Amino acid sequence: MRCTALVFLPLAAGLAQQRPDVIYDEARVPAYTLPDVLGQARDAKAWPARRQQILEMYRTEVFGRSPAKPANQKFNVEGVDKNALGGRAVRKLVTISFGSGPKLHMLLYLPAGKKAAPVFLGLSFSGNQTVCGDPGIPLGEEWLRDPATKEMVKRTAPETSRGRSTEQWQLDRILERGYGLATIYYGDIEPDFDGGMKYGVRPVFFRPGQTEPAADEWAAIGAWAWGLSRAMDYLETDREVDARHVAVFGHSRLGKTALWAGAQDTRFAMVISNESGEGGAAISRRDFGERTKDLNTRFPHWFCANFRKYNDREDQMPFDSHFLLALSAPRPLYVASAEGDQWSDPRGEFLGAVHASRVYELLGKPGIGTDQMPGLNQPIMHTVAYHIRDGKHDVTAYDWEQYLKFAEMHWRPAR
Ligand code: GTR
Repeated sequence: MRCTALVFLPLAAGLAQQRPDVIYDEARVPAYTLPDVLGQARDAKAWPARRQQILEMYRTEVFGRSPAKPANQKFNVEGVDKNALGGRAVRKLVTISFGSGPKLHMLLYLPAGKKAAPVFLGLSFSGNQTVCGDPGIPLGEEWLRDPATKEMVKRTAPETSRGRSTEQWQLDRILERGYGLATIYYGDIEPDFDGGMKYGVRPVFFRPGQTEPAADEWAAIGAWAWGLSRAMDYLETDREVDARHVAVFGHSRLGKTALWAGAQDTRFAMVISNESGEGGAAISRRDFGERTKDLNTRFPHWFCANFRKYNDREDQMPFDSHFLLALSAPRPLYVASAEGDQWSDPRGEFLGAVHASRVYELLGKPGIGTDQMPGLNQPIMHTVAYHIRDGKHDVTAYDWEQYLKFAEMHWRPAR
């Protein structure tokens, strides 16, 4: 049976991440100097121009430029069940399409009996059927590496995958508190492997004759973030969704993606980065855990080609992660870490939030309010929030509990 030997890609991608010389000792972290996030901006009025400069840096140097919303975008709402999950939810299956390009399959749950619910939107590492055990969700597709041929292959996910990520999505808890949840399998937008581009949305937007993106054009993270904006296009049309209260969420590489989606698309009213690490919330100049070169070597398809010039040269970046985080200002921003996830540099993630806070303060919002990292499981929540919990690199019930509290703090309780 060849299929049983197939390896599930995101798990496989998490292996072998440690270089032998990786620094995990605070005392060995070399000194560094951060660039000034405010630049010439001395007051709130000057921020939009500075924001534009920073956005431009990230477009050119890190994630690449993405196209605008396609004119031929269509939404097809199927699989509406007003009585899903034993009457606790409304379930919708929405297909987002643009001509002959790949189709994005969105799963949307809304709490029953609500006029317009605020929604958490996030991409998932596997098909929609993994989010909960609801048998009404069609089995999605997944990409796997065939150990015999070493080729990536696509197959329909097995029945046994239903509800596999229940812990990571905490749907019951989200619904109980009056929020909706929308997810799309990120492989629908572009499968996550070097060479996966040809199966995703990017080639649809190539100019005639173009086969590769230019050095400042979108890579996979840019494509995934673009997909989140297309999901938002749909949410804006759904009258059962409170589109002014949509939080964009993501874990790990998808946390990097959520930050980039929130940076570009201010329709996202809240941005949540769960253990996004290097290339996400963590300060790149800090030589601790993963580095820019690790990203560009192990995942050459994630960032635009220009980003490679910063391999081993983080000190040359005219920006650092606090610039990326500041692009969410003044909207509520949550940065979360896990103690067992040293590869993502929890302290570097915290410092990203600390230094981005200057922009929040400039705009009259409370930033993180301290440069002292809190202890385990002691969240700090202002307009910028941070926690480090015990446990490994993952999304847990604890994480979601904090995100719900954060949403309740900034938006009225949803129930
Ligand atoms: C790791 C990668 C991290 C993080 C993580 C994930 O292998 O080095 O940057 O993105 O994958 O997405 O799980």
